[in-house]
Parts: sequence; structure tokens; C-alpha cells
Amino acid sequence: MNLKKELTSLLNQPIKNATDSQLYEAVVSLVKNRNAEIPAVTGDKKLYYISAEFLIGRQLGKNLINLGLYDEMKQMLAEEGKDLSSIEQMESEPSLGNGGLGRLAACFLDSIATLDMAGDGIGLNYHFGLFRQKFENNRQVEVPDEWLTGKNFLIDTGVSFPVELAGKTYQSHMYDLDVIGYHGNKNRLHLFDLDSVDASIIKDGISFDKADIEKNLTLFLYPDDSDDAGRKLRIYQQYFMVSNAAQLILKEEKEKGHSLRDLGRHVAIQINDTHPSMVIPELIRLLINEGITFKEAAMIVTDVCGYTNHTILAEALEKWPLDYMLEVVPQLMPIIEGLDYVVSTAYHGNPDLAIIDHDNRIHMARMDMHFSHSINGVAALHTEILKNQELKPFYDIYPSKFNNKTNGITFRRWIMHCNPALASLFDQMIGTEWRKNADQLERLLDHYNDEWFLDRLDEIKHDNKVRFAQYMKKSQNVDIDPDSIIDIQIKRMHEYKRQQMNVLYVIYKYLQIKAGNVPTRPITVVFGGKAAPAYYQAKCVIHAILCLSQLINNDPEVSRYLKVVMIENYNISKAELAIPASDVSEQISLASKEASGTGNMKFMLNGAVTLGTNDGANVEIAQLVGKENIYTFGKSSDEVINLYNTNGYHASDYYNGSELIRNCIDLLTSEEMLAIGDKTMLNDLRDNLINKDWFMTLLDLEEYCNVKDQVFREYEDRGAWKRKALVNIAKSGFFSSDRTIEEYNRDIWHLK
Ligand code: 26Q
Repeated sequence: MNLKKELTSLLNQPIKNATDSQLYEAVVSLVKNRNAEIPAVTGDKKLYYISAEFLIGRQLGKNLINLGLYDEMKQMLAEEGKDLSSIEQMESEPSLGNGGLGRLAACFLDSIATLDMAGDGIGLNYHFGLFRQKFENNRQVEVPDEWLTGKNFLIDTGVSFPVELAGKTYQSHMYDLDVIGYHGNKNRLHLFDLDSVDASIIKDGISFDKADIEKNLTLFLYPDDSDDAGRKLRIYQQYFMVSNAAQLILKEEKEKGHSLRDLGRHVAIQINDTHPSMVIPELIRLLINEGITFKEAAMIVTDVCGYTNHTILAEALEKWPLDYMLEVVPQLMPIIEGLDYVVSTAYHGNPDLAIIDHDNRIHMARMDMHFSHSINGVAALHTEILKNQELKPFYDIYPSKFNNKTNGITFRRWIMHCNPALASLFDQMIGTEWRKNADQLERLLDHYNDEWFLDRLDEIKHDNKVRFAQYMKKSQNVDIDPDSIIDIQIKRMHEYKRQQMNVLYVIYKYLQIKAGNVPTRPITVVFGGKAAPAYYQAKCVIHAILCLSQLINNDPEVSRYLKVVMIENYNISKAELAIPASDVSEQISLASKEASGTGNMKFMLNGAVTLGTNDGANVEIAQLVGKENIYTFGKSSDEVINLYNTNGYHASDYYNGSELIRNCIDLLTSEEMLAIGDKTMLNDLRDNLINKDWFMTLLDLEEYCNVKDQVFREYEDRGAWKRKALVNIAKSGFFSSDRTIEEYNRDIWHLK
């Protein structure tokens, strides 16, 4: 049936007369119907990607693109006076993730389906996800994100499994999202839930009774773990996720008539960081129940599982107290103790390798590394640091398990959907083959000296700046000058990502302008990101950004040249508007701390130039584009690691030793800032920078200020800048998640 007829019949009225919200519901129904007709990908071997997060973004546009219906739908609606992108905005964004790891999982599902591999995602159906961020009195306030209200893409499967938590059996409930690959293959994302979950236990903000598992189990992602009840809730959630996963996998294998002894031939499981690690003992337990010996079960599971590490921060490596585990998942403890015994026997009680340590804590990553066949990092530098530093004892015993898989992003969302004008320009210059094969973008380099093309690139960037400025005006009532240089740092708030260094640059610029040293062209510095609710220092940085923004806005002398903006409730939809509008991509983590980053890849693909440290995938970006097309600065990861090992960094030396640094830091608690902000928070931020500064902001601050000034100067050589943007775009093909997934398949999964 043609789209117009089908939509009209779903609407029960002419398209012209329908509201955007009625149209949204009808288009969702149409898409769900189309998806339902597609058979899921099949294959002799199937992947299960288990993850606590899937940051999938809005689904409507993505589904239309991948079904090949987007342009037709857009045009048909336009003929009826309707705008598809306004209709897309009716969808509440699924709140099923928090940051890079969750967005990576979403990109991977897209690529796995696109590459016609059989592979499903498995996670939890959080009712309120992370939280919605609001700004009040220049502070972050957390409120529940009610994304499940209104029509969405979830499918109620009616599938259910019994899961035993603290000796009590709960019946799960499985919802599915169809994952459509580019041009139509289908896999699924299975999200598990519990019918008894009850939002009415949520009290002011996002607090609730953490002990009431029956009602709270799938309310929130990463519930506050600052007390025992919070930490136990995380174990409840994790076990609920992996027990369902393990039961689903075994059920599907039995239905296919496969012997469970052949699991390794037919199933691959990827463990996305340590949150799903309990799938290892759970699968072993279920295999034993099926009559397989412990020893054989452990071998089978090792064959099946691969583990991905996404972070080198020690606090993110999960270690659960044994007594919590005994309380929540007593059925797993004999298995985990058995695995610990195997390890201890094989490695003569080496405490660095033990699953259960002397403090009776269970090291999830260690269990993963012993009982998976693959251990991977997510960028070349990250994998090297894992091998030579963080996970060295494991690299020494299992060198062949270690491998690198540099992250990637799906070009369907991060160019085709978010920047359709640029995507069409690519078509015009090099044909449409790049849409299937991202390496083709390199052919754009044939047009390195094509003035017309370079001007089009620049016009599209300008149009995207206008679109972003309009959005920010409408949503937050802030004015952004589309003719200013737009410099963006959007990512979770964390000290290692060093948003505070960017804040200090803004202060440095503010002081310069005050002293009469004004920039050639206005600069807009954009921030966006959530702070974990219990992460006080990160909240102080948000507070400083919002106060600075107000200070500068109210100062006409400065605001003509400089503007600071913070996007409220930064999420995927907002990233899709901001990234195409950016000139400068801020990737300024302390070297060695950002495992990879994936925002850096999205900016590059959309023609922004990176200002970054030699960290994570920035290193690979720099290698690809060459030093003329990226701005790097800061101490190397080796130097930073050495400073940590020798206790060689003292922030106060930098504070005392440099007038520039002192002036910037002191402005945080100056009279004008204290007139706007909270004395304690601003003081604590200043104090921390001078006396602790664990992530070495001041180490790289002066160089950062100098290089950032250079970036803004060189922006004025417009011809040269456009070429830098072009080279970044042309070299970004390597960062397609299709490439990453081909590598996972080749080296780890062996699906086909
Ligand atoms: C661990 C223990 C206790 C509580 C929470 C956690 C926890 C929660 C979330 C640990 C890690 C995360 C998320 C990590 C994450 O998003 N890492 C990012 O992964 C991206 C994809 O590989 C990388 O590009 C980023 O560099 C990395 O920071």
C-alpha cells in the first residue's frame, strides 16, 4: 500500500487535518507494522550483546531511514503541509542509557543488523532511566524522566522467566524493540521488566525506598549507590538482567534443537563492561542444572563469552562484597567460589589474580578475564594501557585473549539523520556508495581545491548553526549568534573529562576582554552533560558554568565577544542538533583517562575540528587527519601515568607559579561570582583545584589556553579552515561502527 493511503487509514482522517501528535502515533503504528513483517536475521551462530545501557535515541526517524522510507514519508507529508521533523519531536527519547558505553551499544545494534548478522541486545526496561536534568538557581536538579508515557516502539512479547532474588521468585516480563538495519534486516533489543514495579514509591526528586525490590527493581538506571541498600539494588538489577539473558539464550538454543554442549558453536555473548558479568556464573549454574559438569560448563562459558572494558578509572571496576552477594544471589555463590578455587589452584593463590580477595570482595572484571576467551579495550591507546598497566597481571597470563577494537559510530544517525543537507552534498560529490561503505568518504579529498564545494560545506555548517540557535532560543530562551565560532564540549560531567579546564579558559578570555584584548570574532562556548546525583565536584562545575554564563550575559562589554551556554538535559536528540552546528570539538580529557570517546568521532564526521589531548581515540583521529588538521596539546599518557606513580603532581605549584592560572582560579570566588552563585560550591571548586585536582587540570591549562587562542585565530583563515573540516570528514570513514563490528565478528564472535 502506498504511504499516504496507509497513513490516512491509520489516522481515520485526512492527513491535512491531523495534529503532529496524531500523526506521530499513526507513523509509529505504520513503522511497527512494517517492522513486524520483516523476519529476524537467522544464522548458525547468534550474538547476544548484554548491556546495562542502550542509549538508543529517538526511534522514529532512525526506523524510517533504515526501512528506506524517510525521504518518501517526508515528501508526502510536506505535500500535505506537514513537517516530518516536527512529528519526530513528539517522541520522548528513551531513557535507557547514560553515556558513551550505552550509545556504543546502540550504534553496535544498528551495525550488526545492517551487516546481516544475527545478534540481539539484552538489557532492562528502566521506567525512568537515568534522570531528567533541570537547572534551578544555577544548579542541577534531578527529576524522573517519564519516557514511557505516550506511544512508543516497545512490543509486549508475553515472554516471561522466573528469577530468584534473595530466595524469592519473581516473574519477569520481556518487551522488545525491533532493531532495523540499514535497508531492512531485523534483530531485536530485549528489555526485561517486572510488572510489580510501582512509580508511586518515588518521593521528591528521584528518591525512593531502595529496599522495596518488588516495586523499585527497574525504576532507574544506576540508582544511587552511596549506601548498602543502593549497592544491593544494583546487584538485584544486574542479576535480574543476566538471569533473564541466560534463560532466553538457553531457551532459544533448545528451540533450535541444538545441544547445550555445543553452545560455543552457536552462541556468542559480549559482556559490555562489568555490569553483566554475573552472566558467567549464572550460565554455568543453568548448564549444571541441565546435567553438564561444573568443569565442562566453565569451559563452554569461556568459549562463549567476550568481555569489553570501557574504563580505566579504578572506581568503575566493580567489586561486590561477598555478604551482599550471599544475601541477593545465594544460588551463585557456590559457582563463584568454585571459579575462584580454579583460579587460585592454577595460579598458586596469586592475590592479584583472585576473584575473591582477602577483604571478601568479588572482582567482577577478574572473573570476566579468567572466564572469557576475549578481553578488549575500545581504542588503541586504551588497549595498550590495559595491557601494560591496569590489567598487566592478566595480560601476562592471557596475552592472546587481549585485543583492541577501536570504537565506532553509526553513520545512519550521526550524519544521515542529524545532518541530511551534508549527507546530500556527499551524494552530489561522490555518489551514494558511502552510505553503505563509509571509507568512500575519502573520495571527497578529490575536491580539496574545489571552492564551490568548500563554500557549500561552510553554508551547511552555517545553516546548522542557525537551526541550533533557534532550538536553544525556543527551548531555553538563550541567544546564540550563528556567526560566532561555536565551540562545544558535550559529554557526561566528570573531573577526568576536565570541563573545569574549559571553564578556566572562559575565565581567562573574560579577563582578557575586560583588559581590552578582544577576539576578532565572537566565540560561543557550549557545554552539555549530566552529573551523577551524588558527584558533588561535578555539580560544582555545572554551578560554575551556569554562574559564569549569567555573569557574562549581564556584562555588555564582554557578551559582545563571548557567550557561555549550557544545554539543559543533554541527550541524543540534543546531540543531533548541536554536533552539526559545531566548529570546534572539545576532547580535553587528562591523557590516559578517556578510554576512547565517541563524541570526538561524531564531531569529526560533521566537519568540526578537534581541540584535544593525546587520549583515547583522539590519537587515532590525529594519525588519520595529520597534524595540520587537528589541535593537540597537553602532557602525554606516559607522562601522566608517571606523575601518578611518583606522586609528582602538586596543583598548588601551578597555582603559585603562574599569575594567569591564579587569576583564573581566583575569579571563581570573586565578588562578582559570589554575587550570583553559592559561596560553598564555588569555594569548594576553587579549593579542589588548588589543593587536590586529582585529574591534573592545571598541568595542561596554560598550553590549553594558548592552543585554543591559536584555534580561534586560525579559524579566520577561512579557506584553510574549510579544508581542515573537509579532511576531517573525508577521514572519518574508519570510525563507522560497521568497521568496528566487522572486527568484533572477525576476531571474537565468528558469526559468519
Ligand atoms: C561502576 C561501578 C559502580 C557504579 C557505576 C559504574 C559505572 C557506570 C557507568 C561504570 C562505568 C559506566 C560507564 C562507562 C562509560 O560510558 N564508558 C565510556 O565508554 C565509551 C564507549 O566505549 C568510551 O568511548 C568512553 O571513553 C568511556 O568513558
